[in-house]
Amino acid sequence: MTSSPEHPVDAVLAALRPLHLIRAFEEAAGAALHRGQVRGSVHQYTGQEAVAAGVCAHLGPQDFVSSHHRGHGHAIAKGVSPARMMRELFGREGGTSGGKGGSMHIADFSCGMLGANGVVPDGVTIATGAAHALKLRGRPGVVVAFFGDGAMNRGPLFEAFNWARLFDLPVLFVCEDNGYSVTLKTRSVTGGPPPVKRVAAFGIPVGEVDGNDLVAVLQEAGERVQAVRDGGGPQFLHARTTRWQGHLAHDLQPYRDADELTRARADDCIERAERWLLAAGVPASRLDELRLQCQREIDAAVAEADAAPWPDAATAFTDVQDIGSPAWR
Ligand SMILES: Cc1ncc(C[n+]2csc(CCOP(=O)(O)OP(=O)(O)O)c2C)c(N)n1
Ligand SMILES: [Mg+2]
Repeated sequence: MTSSPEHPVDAVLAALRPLHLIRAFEEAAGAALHRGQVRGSVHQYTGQEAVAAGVCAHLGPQDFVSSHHRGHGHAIAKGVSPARMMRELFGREGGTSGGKGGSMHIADFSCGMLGANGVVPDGVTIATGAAHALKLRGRPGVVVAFFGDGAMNRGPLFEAFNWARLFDLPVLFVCEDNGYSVTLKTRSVTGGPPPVKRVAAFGIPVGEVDGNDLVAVLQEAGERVQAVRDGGGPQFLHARTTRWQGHLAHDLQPYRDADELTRARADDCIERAERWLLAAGVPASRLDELRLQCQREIDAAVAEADAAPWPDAATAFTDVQDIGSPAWR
C-alpha cells in the first residue's frame, strides 16, 4: 500500500484501520490494568495513532521498526497481532514474548518489530545497528526508529545520528513530539535549538509534520521512506502530536489543566481522517463498519487473553537473557 497520488483515498482508508485498532487496544489495555488483569505498566499511545499508522503504511515485510516504552501502536501498525499482544499484557501463554515480557517488551521479529524498549532511547541505537546489519549483508529494507521528544535530550541518540550519517545507513528516525517527558514539559528541560536544527547539524535531512493529520503523515513519511530506500542514508521526521492519557495508565495528569486536555482531544487524528474521507466521498456507513470491526477484534482479543492459560512455570527461564543458571541458585 502506498500513498501515491493515484490512490490517496484507498491509502487513507487502509491506514485508518490501524488507527482504530490502536485506539481500541489502548482503551482496552488501560481498562484491563485498572481491573487488575494486567500487571506492570501500560503507556497508552492514544492520540498519537496517526504517526505509527502513517509511517508504517510505507513499510513491507523486509522492513523493521523499533519502538520505546509507548510501543503498542508501532507494533500494531507494523502488523503484530493485537490478540498476541493482549495475551502478552495479560502475562499469558501465546503472548508475543510468551507472556514473560509485558507491555514494554513487545517484539515480533516475524513482522519486523524489533521491540518496544523501556530504556530511553535504546530502541534508536538498536534500530541503527539493525540498519547497519542490513547494509553489511547487502539486504534491502528500511529501519524506522520511533522515539519521543524526551529522548532528544539523551546522549546515545546523538551517537546513533552520527553513526547513521557516517555509514549512510537505511534508517528513518521519527521523533513523536507530544510535548511531555513523563510529567515534565520537555521544553522546560531543553536548552538550545529545536529538534530539527539539532539533527540537521549531523547532515541528516529533516522534515516536520502535523502528526495528528494522517494524510500529511502519509505524504511526508512516504517521501522520507522512499529517500532512505533510494540509498541516500538516514532521514529524520519530527511529528508534533498529542498524548491524551497520562504518562502511564494510572497517571491522572494533575499537572495538566483541563483546557489543554480538551484541546488535545479536539484535535483527534481519527476524527480528522474520517472528515477527510467523508469529504472525499467515502460513505459514513463504511467508516462506521470499519470502526466496529476493529472494536470487535479488540474485544475478542481481551476475551481470548483472559481465557488463555498462564505460562508453564517450568518455562520461566527459557527464552530469557542468558545468565547461565538462575542468579538465585
Ligand atoms: C535512560 C532512562 N532514563 C529515564 C527513564 C524514565 N523515563 C521513562 S519514559 C521517559 C520520558 C519519555 O518521554 P518521551 O521520550 O518524550 O516519550 P513519551 O513518554 O512522551 O512518549 C523517562 C525519562 C528511562 N526509561 N530510561
Ligand atoms: Mg514525549
